[in-house]
Amino acid sequence: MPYRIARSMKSAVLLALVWSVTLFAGCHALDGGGDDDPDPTSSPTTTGTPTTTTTTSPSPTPTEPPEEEPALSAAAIVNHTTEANAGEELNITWELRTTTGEAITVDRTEIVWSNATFTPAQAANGTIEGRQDSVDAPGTFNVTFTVDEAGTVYVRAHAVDGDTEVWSDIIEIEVKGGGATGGTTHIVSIGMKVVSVGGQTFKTGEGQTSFFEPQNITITLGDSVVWRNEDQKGDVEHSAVDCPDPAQQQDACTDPPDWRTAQIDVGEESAPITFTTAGTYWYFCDVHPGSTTMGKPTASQNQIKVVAPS
Ligand SMILES: [Cu+2]
Repeated sequence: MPYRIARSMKSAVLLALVWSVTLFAGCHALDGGGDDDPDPTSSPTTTGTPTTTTTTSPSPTPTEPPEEEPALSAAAIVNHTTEANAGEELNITWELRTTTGEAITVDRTEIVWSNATFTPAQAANGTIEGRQDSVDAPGTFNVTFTVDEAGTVYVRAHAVDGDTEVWSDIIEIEVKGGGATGGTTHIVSIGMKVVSVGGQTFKTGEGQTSFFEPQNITITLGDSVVWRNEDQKGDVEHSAVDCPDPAQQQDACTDPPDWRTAQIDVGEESAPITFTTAGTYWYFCDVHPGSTTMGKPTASQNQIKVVAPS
């Protein structure tokens, strides 16, 4: 009998021990490895909760910057023509830069210009030059183009990479002269005139005096010339015709002309001839091709010198 009691007590103790261990293990699992966990190093694997690091507290010592992906950061015009004549080449050099300086491939870059000041939003209306796709950045790019009309030209460099769009500052280029509508119109008188000096009558356009007055003129690129027939000798038509190389002429200019007026009646003016290329031009009257002063341009006579604006 005592043996049986002892044996049953032993079973009860054993049962209680197993029960308490089981209970403890259950609680341990439920409480998520709480603060009373004797081994903190084991908690991350048992709990699965995020481990906080020391980055939330301010640190007096400089820390390593986070790893950064290189991205398109800027466009900059680094060299450009500042002044040109209409029709002359403008040259623009620009750079693309990245946030880290590391190389990436950028979707596209280009130069955009306009005759009016523009904002990036308006630049879609500008003229695109030198567009290149899939370019390396950082990198340097160049484009040459011409603008035919005089005025201030506003230029920006532009680049797009995915959702990133960058614009350079605006630079200005002064384009001078040129253009059929620009410039000054000069009037040259054609024909013999009768003048009275000191009671005596003289005829101009004879001998050493040109039929064209002024005899030679200097004009600015983009200017025009109109010839007016002011002949006082009678009803005589005249003209003004380009003579490309006066040095080669004997009695009259026979080179094919680059330009010519129609024949001009007395009292009438020619249509304007506009000069858009700098240089020296000679002309004559092909109604009177043998005339010394009208039909034979020389190096010093019947000359139009076209110069770039100063
Ligand atoms: Cu003539």
